[in-house]
Formats: sequence, structure tokens, C-alpha cells
Amino acid sequence: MTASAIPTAPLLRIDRIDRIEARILDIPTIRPHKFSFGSINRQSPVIVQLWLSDGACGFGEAATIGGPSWNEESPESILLAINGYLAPALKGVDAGRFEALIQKMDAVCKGNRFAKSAVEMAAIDAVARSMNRPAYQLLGGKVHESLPLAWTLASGDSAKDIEEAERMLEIRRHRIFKLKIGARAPEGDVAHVARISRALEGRASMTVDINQAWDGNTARRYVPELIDAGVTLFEQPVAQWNEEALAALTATLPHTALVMADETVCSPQDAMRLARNKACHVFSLKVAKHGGLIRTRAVAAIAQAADIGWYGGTMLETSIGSAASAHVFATLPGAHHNCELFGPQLLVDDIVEQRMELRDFELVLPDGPGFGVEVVPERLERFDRAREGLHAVHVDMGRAAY
Ligand code: MUC
Ligand code: MG
Repeated sequence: MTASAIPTAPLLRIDRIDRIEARILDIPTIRPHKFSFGSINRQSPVIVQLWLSDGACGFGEAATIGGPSWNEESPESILLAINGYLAPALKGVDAGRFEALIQKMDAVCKGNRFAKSAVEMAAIDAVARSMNRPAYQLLGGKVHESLPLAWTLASGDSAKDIEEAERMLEIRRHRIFKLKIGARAPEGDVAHVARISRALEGRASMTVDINQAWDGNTARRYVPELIDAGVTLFEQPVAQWNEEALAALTATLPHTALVMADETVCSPQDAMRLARNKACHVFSLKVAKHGGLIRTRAVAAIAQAADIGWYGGTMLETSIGSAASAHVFATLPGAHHNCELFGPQLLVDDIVEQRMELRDFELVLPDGPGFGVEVVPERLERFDRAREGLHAVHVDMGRAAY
């Protein structure tokens, strides 16, 4: 057979972005979830739907916590950025050129990483569905089939938290527990953590997330007491800007405990600076705060090059954002410290036919086309904020009273 007679595959079809729609959902949580900065009773994810010229449709999501309480973005600002700026800029663009999509979004809109991540997520889901392939194949291919799944104990009440943890152990769902602390006096937090740790001793591992509540001196004083109580991972003990305190803590911790950056590590440049300053042992990766799945891989690459571990973080998304995160986390090499994609289980109901499988303390990566979860349109309608009449501002923060 001559070279010219060898059959060649047709050139790759170009699928252009035809339409992008976004809406805010309001979904109650199964119980109040208490942070150092307040308490939430519901999540308000922004859900993006993106159609390609071939008719394929993908979903994306960006969830904040307590409106703009976790960082600068809120459901309302995300909706505005998408409808007003990102969607018009992407109409007619080749959806499969993900890096070019990011550059286009960056050109028309500075910052607003949560908003951009929801749009990029929907584009990746749509293109993967159009090719009838799981999204992880477009992101480097999977190296994990499943990841150990942590659960956050955040009722604020030691007895209730112990009861909840016992149930999770019994049904073999979780044996890694993250405790939200920092709302009360540190002595009270140490006592709370010690009570839970004693009750679960030898059966579970314990981490704490302080969500920026402490200054450097408080962290220096109470972190050793928490290590004595059994804590092995300390997430964002100090303010997002306080990298010096984070670095000082990292330098002095015994080898049994690790410091994890969360709010401090968003952009690849943040990751680079933290690595250069040896300011943490682990990065909590979150698709929304990095500005999408592609940028999550960029931050993870810096972690790997700097010998920093990674943890699969959450913003308490529905099954859409959680599955998208699972797909990118499944492609990441390097030392991992588990994941916490339990958002769907914290919500009273979901918007997909079937949630991702949880088996033997692990989250199993879904294998279907796109992110492998199927959205049920009636469920979107049920929780759509527009049905209740649009609220310009989402105020859902109670005080984290104990
Ligand atoms: C955070 O700061 O990590 C993740 C798990 C959880 O309970 O809250 C989130 C936010
Ligand atoms: Mg955190």
C-alpha cells in the first residue's frame, strides 16, 4: 500500500460555543456547618450550562461559602461576571481550545476565578461529551481510580460530632475527619478536639481547619497542644496574607504534623511564592480558587516540583463540581493527602441522577462521558433561586455561636 493510500482519520471537528447560561441554586445543608467566620445552613452554587454547535451540552459549577465570606466572590458576583462578560466573550469560540478560552476570559475580566472556573468546567464537560469520553482523558489521563475521602465535623458540639463520626466509621464512609475550629477561644478548641480525638483514638485521623482565624502567636502557642491531642494536619491557621507566620510554623513543626495552605494558595504565582518561602508542606487544591481545571494542574505541577504534597479540597459543591474536581485530582501524580469531595453528602438533595460512588472509605472516580454524572433538569428547576424571585444579595451567615 502506498503512503497516499493509507486511510487517514477525518480532521478533528471544531465545536464552537453556541450558548452559555448560568443560574444560582439554593440548596439547604443537612445540618448547620460552622466555620471560624460563621455558620451556613445552605449552599448557593452557580450552575453553568454550555451548549456547543453540535448540540452537546456540558455543566460547570462554582460554589462559594456564605456569600462572599470565604473570599471575594459571591454567587451574585459570579452570575454577573458570567452573564455580563465571560459568556458574550466566548460566543462562537472553539470550545476545545481550553487554554485560549482562559486567555479570552482573562482579557475581558481580571480576577473572578470562581466565575471563570465554572465556565471552563462546562466547556470541558461539553467537549468530552461530544467526544463520548471521560473528561480525565482530556486532562492527562487518570492515575487514581479512587481517593480516600475525608468528612468535616462542624456541628460545633463535641458530642454530636463524635456521634456523627461513629456513624461514618460504622458505615465505612469516612475515617479521616477535619474539624472546623477558630470560632471560640483556643483553649475551648483544644478541649473540643481532644474529646473527639480520644473518642476515636486509633480508628481515625484528625485534621483541623482554622480558616485564617489565628494570628502567628496564637498558632505558635496552640498548635503544639493540638498535636498532643492527635492532630496531624493544620489547614490555614493564619490569615491569607500572613505567609511569614505560616513559614515559621512550617519550619518548627515536628515530623508528625503538616501545615496545609488553603486560602493562601490560589494562583500559580501564589504556589510559586509559597514554595520559594518554604511556607507549607501541603497545598489544598480547589478548582474554583485556582480558576479552573487547567490552572489546578498548573498549581499541582508547582507542588510536585517543590516537593509539596497536595490535598483534594472542596468548596462544598454539588455533584457537578465535585465530579469535575475528582476528574482532575485523579490525573495528579505526586504525594497526595486524600480528598474531601463530600459536598453532595452535606446537601439535603442533589441535582444528578446518581451521586459518585463511595466505597470502603474512598470516593470512586466516575467513568461515563464528561464528568460522568447526569444532571436532572427538574432538580435544577426545584432549587433555582429565580423561582423564588431574585435576591440581589445572598446573606446566609449566622454567627458561629457555641
Ligand atoms: C475550607 O475552607 O476548606 C472545605 C471543607 C469544609 O468543611 O469546608 C470547606 C472550606
Ligand atoms: Mg480550608
